[in-house]
Amino acid sequence: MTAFHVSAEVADALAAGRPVVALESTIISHGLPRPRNHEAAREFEGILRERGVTPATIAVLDGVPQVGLDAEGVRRIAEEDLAKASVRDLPILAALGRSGATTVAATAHLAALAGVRVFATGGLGGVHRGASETFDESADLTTLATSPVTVVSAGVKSVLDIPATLERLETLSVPVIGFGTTAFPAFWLRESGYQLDWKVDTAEEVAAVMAARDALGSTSGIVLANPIPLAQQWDPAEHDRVLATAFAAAEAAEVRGKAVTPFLLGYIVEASGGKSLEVNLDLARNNVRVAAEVATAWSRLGA
Ligand code: PSU
Ligand code: MN
Repeated sequence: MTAFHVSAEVADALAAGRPVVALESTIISHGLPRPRNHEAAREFEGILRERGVTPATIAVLDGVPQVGLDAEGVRRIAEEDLAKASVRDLPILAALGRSGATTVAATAHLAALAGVRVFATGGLGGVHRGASETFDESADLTTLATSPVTVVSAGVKSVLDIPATLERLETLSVPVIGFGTTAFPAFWLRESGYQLDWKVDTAEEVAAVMAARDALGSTSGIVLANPIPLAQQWDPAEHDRVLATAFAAAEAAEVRGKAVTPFLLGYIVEASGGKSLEVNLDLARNNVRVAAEVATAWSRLGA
């Protein structure tokens, strides 16, 4: 019995050395409101297909981790109330025949198992503010230390402790590279105020880093930080104001554990009158486009 299922479309593309990009399902099920989430899931796949890249949206359906969903699978992750599944939840869902939407961590883990090397998301999970007391650090970070997947993200959400997240990525030996800039982005904002050591300017350079990483015996992932264009970013003053109210609301509601990220994202969409949602969609589309370029460059290397 194989523990997971790769769709025929994804398996064919991988066997032929054609570009494939993994997409996560938690952003669809828990990160974006209905019905925009279903439109977004289809749109992300469409952006890849237009560029000759095969989408591999990943989720667990009825106990089977799926790498590549059909239209019905995409509908299910958008419309059903699925569990939020990180790596530790995968064996439980599998054994109990349950369904779950995979986080960055679980998606990267399954993508790596299937041989998909490039993955697009919105923002990476990271170290939460106050983590020195709560210990709330996303398993996205530790999983990337062991999963050889290049994750294109707009940095980490500014609700997190960004400098602590960058420190942890350093400790975990996960390369963090800016795409066209050394300014590390803050999801809805183009710049977080924190600088990176390295940038690349082309997808070909990213593919070259991936090949060198393999040749040097490293099996970590790579974080490719892709900032939203300035014209599309959220107004920073409005951003700061809304985030302050979101933290106060999370505190008052005593939200803990894996509910924290979905709570904050949902609250911020409401409190911003939908503005944060438009920015979130713009940055995610932007990441999917860059991931398509990276996967294409990677397939050209024939590595
Ligand atoms: N980024 C988004 N939207 C999201 C998430 C990230 O733009 O919904 C999700 C991802 O699935 C990420 C997860 O892996 O939040 C992190 O959750 P936690 O902090 O509980 O690890
Ligand atoms: Mn957490």
